[in-house]
Amino acid sequence: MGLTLAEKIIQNHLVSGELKPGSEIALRIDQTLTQDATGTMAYLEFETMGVPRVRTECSVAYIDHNTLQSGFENADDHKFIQSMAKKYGLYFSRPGNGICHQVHLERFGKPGKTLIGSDSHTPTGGGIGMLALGAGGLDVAVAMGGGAYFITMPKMYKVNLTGKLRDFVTAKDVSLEILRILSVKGGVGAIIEWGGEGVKTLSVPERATIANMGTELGATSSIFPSDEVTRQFLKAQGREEDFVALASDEDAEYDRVIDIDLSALKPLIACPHSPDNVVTVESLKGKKVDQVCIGSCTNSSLWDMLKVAALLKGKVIHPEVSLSISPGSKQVLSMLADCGALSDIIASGARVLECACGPCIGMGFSPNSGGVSLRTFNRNFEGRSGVADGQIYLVSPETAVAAALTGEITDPGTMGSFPKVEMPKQFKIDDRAILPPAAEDEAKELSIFRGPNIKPFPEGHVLEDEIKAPLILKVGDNITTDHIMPAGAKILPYRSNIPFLSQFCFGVCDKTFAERAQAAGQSIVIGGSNYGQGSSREHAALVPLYLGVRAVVAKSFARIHAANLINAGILPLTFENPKDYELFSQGDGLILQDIFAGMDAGKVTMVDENTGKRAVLLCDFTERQKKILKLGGLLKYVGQGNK
Ligand code: MIC
Ligand code: SF4
Repeated sequence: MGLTLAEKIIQNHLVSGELKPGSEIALRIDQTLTQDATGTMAYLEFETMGVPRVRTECSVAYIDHNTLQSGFENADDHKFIQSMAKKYGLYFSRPGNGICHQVHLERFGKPGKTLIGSDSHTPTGGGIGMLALGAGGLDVAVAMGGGAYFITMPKMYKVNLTGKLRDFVTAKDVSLEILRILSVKGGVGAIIEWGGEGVKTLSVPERATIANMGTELGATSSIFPSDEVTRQFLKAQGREEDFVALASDEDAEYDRVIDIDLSALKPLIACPHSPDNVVTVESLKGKKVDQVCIGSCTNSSLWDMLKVAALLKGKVIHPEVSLSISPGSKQVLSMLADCGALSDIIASGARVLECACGPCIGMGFSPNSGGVSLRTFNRNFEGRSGVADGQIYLVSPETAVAAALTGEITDPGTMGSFPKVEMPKQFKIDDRAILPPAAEDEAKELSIFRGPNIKPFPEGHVLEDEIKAPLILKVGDNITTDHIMPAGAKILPYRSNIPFLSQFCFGVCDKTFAERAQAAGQSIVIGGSNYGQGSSREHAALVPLYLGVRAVVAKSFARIHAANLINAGILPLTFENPKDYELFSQGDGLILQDIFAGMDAGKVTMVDENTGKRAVLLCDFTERQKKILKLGGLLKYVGQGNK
């Protein structure tokens, strides 16, 4: 039997384990990336490991999330990261140089390589044929130190594309279509490989849009073959030597095959508050729109921006709409300027923001109260825009422009014929905003800049055989890390200050949580299915750890969050019978009994000490995970010389 493309890359990087779905595998990691919101913590963790220099082929530290600098906090953290990068052998992508995933695709990504990043949208690199995975900061720190990255061997799904996208229908609509089919949990435990004749019609940036949003399916990663289209992209980036042709074997077997006819797709839109809440744009025609935001790591490539500029050219946006445009990188922005497209954007009345995540993570540009905002982003979780009642819809750049011009949701296909847009043969290459590390000799002498916003991070607890703690919070299905540890302009600058962040933990669900948890000393949280979906932020584990959460019991977990809980020394336990979720109520006094024997048997019992109600919980941990949990977290495990 042949291998899928992902299986081939896994096989080439396998440190331990077997290519058997469900078993634990360890991968050698060629490249890492961090962004500043997760990076500060990752580098603090890396520092404690005492490794003199990163041991990957290439590691890059990006600054793209926290660029408001409304106080000293961000500026200090940026200087800290810059000094770490210089000393420890990383490239440093300066603030303003662009969004990590866009820049990595342009300047560093290589087909066939493994990449992990402390950001859940790292699979964007799958657009160029990499096996790219999102991970917690601590896992990235370990990989920078030369350690392997451990995951559960995923199942293999294939999406077979036929046909060709029609004008005004885009890669974003493909992403929304697969979300409509599979839902936000449909990709959990799987790598999604995109293939079929239709793939050849998609450019690398379009493939990257699709790979990027595979994260919203809960998928471990998404990947495209590396073919002639990939070669042309790398050539245009002056990196043809990085090209290798890669494809799955003809007789590769998949656990599931999904067919999508590109020619039959229509413009789609995801409604509040979930990326899988997808309907056709046509069905919402006429709904008044207050705000439109174009950008994010999903839709900020030169191709997207050139289309936007061409559609805006000679027109002025609707007086009731505020439009923001954030190009994905300095390369994109300067090429827009050189060809005059930027002038068309400015003339339309758009507000041009810097090349960063910006509104996508609530760093400014929140909508008005109850406002309808159409965004070309990948997530529309509740409260993420910075406004609790903001009505956020996810759309393609074409649909975004149509709404910005008309003031209402409009099928872009009704706007006349599609303007001619041509991609230049060569990208403009200017890497002066990417600072290389110091040479080894010089590096030894360098010191690290540290601002007062950097506070010690919490230590995990050595596991005891019994945990007795109140059920401090019970939440429903699809709780995101934006619920557990919100971001946004007011909070994001404190990512290196866990005590400060802790006040906001679970604030979207229950404003009293932090105070109650701290008063309880230690506690247990119960969640529904797909608990912890969304971002890779390990803060959604470190902050609960700081507040005394010892175990999270859920119907199921999102992959990266479950790993982050284990890394922090918090038990992620799953109901054997999901109906047992109903048995417990907030305030119950819970006991987790005989944990050590239970871990070996794969099951522990949770009892309500007052009523005697009990539930069997699955704890199917690997030997490595058991050791990490018993010691109180990955840092302690690594500190004992384990990799
Ligand atoms: C996101 O899109 O939610 C983020 C902000 O990029 C996060 C990382 C973070 O919380 O810092 C992610 O996707 O992992
Ligand atoms: Fe940045 Fe948004 Fe992409 Fe996250 S999803 S990396 S916040 S642009």
